[in-house]
Amino acid sequence: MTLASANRAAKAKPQQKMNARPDAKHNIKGSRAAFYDKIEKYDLAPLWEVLKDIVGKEPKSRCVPAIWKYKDVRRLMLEAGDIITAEEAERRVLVLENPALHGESRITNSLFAGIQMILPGEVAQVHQHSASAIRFVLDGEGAYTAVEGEKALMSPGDFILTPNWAPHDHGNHSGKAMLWLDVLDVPTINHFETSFAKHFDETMQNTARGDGDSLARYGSGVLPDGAPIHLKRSPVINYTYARTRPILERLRKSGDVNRYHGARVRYANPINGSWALPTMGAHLALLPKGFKGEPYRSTDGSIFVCAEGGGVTKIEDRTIEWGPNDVFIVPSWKRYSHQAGKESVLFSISDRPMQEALGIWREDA
Ligand code: GTQ
Repeated sequence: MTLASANRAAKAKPQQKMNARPDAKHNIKGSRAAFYDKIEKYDLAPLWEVLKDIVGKEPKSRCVPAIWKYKDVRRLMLEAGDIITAEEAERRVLVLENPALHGESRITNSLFAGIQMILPGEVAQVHQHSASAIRFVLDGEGAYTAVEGEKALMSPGDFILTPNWAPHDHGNHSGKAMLWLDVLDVPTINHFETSFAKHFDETMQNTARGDGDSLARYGSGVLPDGAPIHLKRSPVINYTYARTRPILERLRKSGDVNRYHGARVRYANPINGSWALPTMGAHLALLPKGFKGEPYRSTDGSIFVCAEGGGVTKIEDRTIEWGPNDVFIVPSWKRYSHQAGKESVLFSISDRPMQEALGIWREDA
C-alpha cells in the first residue's frame, strides 16, 4: 500500500448500517483501503475522502500574518551588498518569505515580494518576463528604473509599474544605496505554467522618454487623442508620491475617511478607471492621528508597507506593530483592524483584480 492510499484508508469513515454486524466495519474499511490501493494504479482517487478539503466552506489561508522590520531588512540587505554585486545576482533581492511557506518564494499564496537594492554605480541589466511587477520605493533618492523606454527616477513612496513583458533595467547614478519593495505575480504566473523571460544583448535600454513622461501625458484629465482604451494595464509608469500624497490630505480634510481603510486612493488606469495592472491592485491610505479602524476582512491577502508614521494592526489574535518602511501581511479572509497613534500612511497591494476578474472576490465589512 502506498503512503497516500494508507492515509486515505486511515481517514475512511465507514457508513455503517444500523444492523451491520461488528466485523462489517472492519471489512468495509479493509475493502475500501484495498479499493483505493487498486485504483491508484489507474491514477484514480476517491473524491469522497477529500471533498471537504478541496471545496472549503470558507477560505483557509496557508499563510500566516508576518512583519519584516525595516531596521533588520536594511542591515541584512547592505550585508548582501558585500557578498554579491547587482550584475552577478542579476537582481539583488532578498525574498520576503511567508513564515509558513519557506522555500516557495512567496509572501502570499499568489504573490511574490522582495526587497531590492542597487548601490551607486550598479546596473541590474535589462530583461522582460510574463510576470508583472510593481516597485514601492522605500529608501534612497534618484536611482532609476527604466521601463519601456521611460527612465523613472525613484523617490520614497513612488509606486512604479512594470507591466508584463515590459523591458526593464535598474541603475543608480546617485550617491546613495536605493532600496525598494518589489511585488510580482510570479506564483500566479507559475500556477498557470505560463512563465516566459527574455534577456537582451545590451545591458541597458535606450531611454527615449524622460522621467515622468507617462504621468505627464496620461495623468492629468486629458489623454493624447486616440489613446488606446483597451489596454489591460495603465500607461502610467510612475505614480509619484509627490502627486499622490496631497490627495490623501484633501480627503482627510474633507472628512472622506473610510471607517476601515482611512482616507484611501486606488491606483487606477487613467484611461478606463480599472486597476493599474490586471493582476495586482494597490492603494495608498492616510490614517489620521488617533484612527481606530473597524474590523474588516476580504478574500485578497494583502501586503502593507508603512510609508509614514506608525501604528498597530490587529489580525485576529495577533497584534503587529509597524513603523516606517516595515512590510507586513494580512492573509486572505483574516479579520483585521488598523490603529494609528500618529498620522500614518499605508501602502497596500493584493491580487484583488484577478479575483474580481473571476467574480470570486468577497469582503466582509
Ligand atoms: O526587478 O526584474 O524581485 O525579475 C524578482 C524578479 C525583481 C526585477 C524581483 C525580477 C525583478
